[in-house]
Amino acid sequence: MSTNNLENSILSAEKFNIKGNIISSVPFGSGHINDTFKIITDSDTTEQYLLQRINHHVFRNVDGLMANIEKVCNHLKKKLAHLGDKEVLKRTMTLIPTLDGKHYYEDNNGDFWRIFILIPDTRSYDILETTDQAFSGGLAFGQFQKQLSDLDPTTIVEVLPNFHNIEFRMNNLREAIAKDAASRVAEVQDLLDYIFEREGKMRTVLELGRANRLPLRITHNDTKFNNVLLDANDQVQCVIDLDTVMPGYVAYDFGDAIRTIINSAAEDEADVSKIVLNIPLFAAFTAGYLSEAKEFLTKTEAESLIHGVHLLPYMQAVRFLTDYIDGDTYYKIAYPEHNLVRTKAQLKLVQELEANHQVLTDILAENLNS
Ligand code: GN1
Ligand code: MG
Repeated sequence: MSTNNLENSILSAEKFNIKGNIISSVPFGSGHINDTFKIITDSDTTEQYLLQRINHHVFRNVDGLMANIEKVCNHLKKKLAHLGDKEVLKRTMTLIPTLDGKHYYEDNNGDFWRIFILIPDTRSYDILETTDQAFSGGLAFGQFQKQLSDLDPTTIVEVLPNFHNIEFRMNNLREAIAKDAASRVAEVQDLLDYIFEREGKMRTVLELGRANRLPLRITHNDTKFNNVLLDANDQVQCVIDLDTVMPGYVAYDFGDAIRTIINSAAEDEADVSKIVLNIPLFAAFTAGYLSEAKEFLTKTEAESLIHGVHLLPYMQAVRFLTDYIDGDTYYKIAYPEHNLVRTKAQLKLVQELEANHQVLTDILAENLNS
């Protein structure tokens, strides 16, 4: 992170209604899209802040994005109001307004900034360690969907249309191949063959949706395990990263969570032999999720969950590979082959999930029937 960026972050943070004087700004978290900073102040209050520069090349409708976040946070706060103000601040994200009362600040470079209260004494994990953590993750996303189940999905802007639409993602991949902007297609032909072989069977959720057999709900759409904050005892504290909250199908959230929960290695592990499934973590996440979601899922939604499990790592591979072929224009990368390594890691997961299809289906059935 350049000094210039840090200076800009401090200048931007000063536009917000925060307590105390800013001492410093420190890069924070592992997001692939936005830039995040922790803002340290001299305030003697316990309040700390998280500043983000919104990637407006990805999120072009910043007003729509921020309106969604505000609406979702307000709804969650109402649901939790019985716990008292202090607890509500720990269990939901809270936006700090600018000095002139807006939810974001646009600087002279045309960059957009926002500040949330940083929730204290919490941690998130890129890779899970225990089944208790997995159960908490399931509970967190099950509760999240349940709490939003009475918010009208048509009031939420689809900020990234077709986000989890596999047909759209395959079209993007085909366009990238046709352009071959970075002359990388020949090098990845074996990966493309593997992807196209599976294209038909990855359309199940999309087609159930098109046949009106799945209700459109408000979903999170980025249910990586590191988007759940846990407390010191690994109990759920708060679901974070609300940028992609949009109308969607529950199978997408379930599958995207399993993508990180079940993987014994990092999303970008270069040694694919390390990528194996941790089935007890799958079972624990499923138990946590269904303890909340069973009461509102339809029969077809429950049956769609396993299709989401196969689909989301596959779709993530398609997205990483599209970006690699395009010459790395979307995701932040740490080294030139990063998107290729990420693609291979996701495809290894696809392969492992296929090999374990029956075991996973049986665990889902046991939890649904108990
Ligand atoms: C991006 O920035 P981050 O890490 O929250 C991406 C997700 C991917 C994820 C892969 C808007 O999320 O869809 O699943 O990377 N977000 C967007 O790690 O594209
Ligand atoms: Mg995200």
